[in-house]
Amino acid sequence: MKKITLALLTALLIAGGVLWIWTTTAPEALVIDQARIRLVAGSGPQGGYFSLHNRTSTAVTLQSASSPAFARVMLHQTRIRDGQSEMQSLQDGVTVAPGESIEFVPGGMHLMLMQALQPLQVGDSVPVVLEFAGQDQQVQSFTHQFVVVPLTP
Ligand SMILES: [Cu+2]
Repeated sequence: MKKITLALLTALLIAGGVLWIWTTTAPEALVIDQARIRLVAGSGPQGGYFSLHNRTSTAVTLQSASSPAFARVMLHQTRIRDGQSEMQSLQDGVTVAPGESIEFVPGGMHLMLMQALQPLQVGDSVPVVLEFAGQDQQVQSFTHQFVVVPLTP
């Protein structure tokens, strides 16, 4: 019994060690949280929102996004011009300085997810691929799960 317990403990420690190594290598340094899609009824575009924390030592640029669940994903910015709300494409992406965070929020920057390939439901988890370029212009892709939430909480 004691042997089994020790073996289990060792296994847990190793698992913990692996997790620790995993979270201290490259991808960990870009942290995405509160990733969500606010469900809009019908077949129109959906808005995707999240927070992005750049915990690396260099600036990174979010260049583009895609999802296997949508025909197309665009980076957008909502602005008020002449009292009218309008959306602009973020052609150059969004650059985040080291140590800084950005928020994609309703009424601000957002992912515009076009043409869901299957109907979405509240509670669904949707993979979204975010493509980042670092200082060396090398592009890295991260897939993050976005949770489908009601339009009004
Ligand atoms: Cu938009």
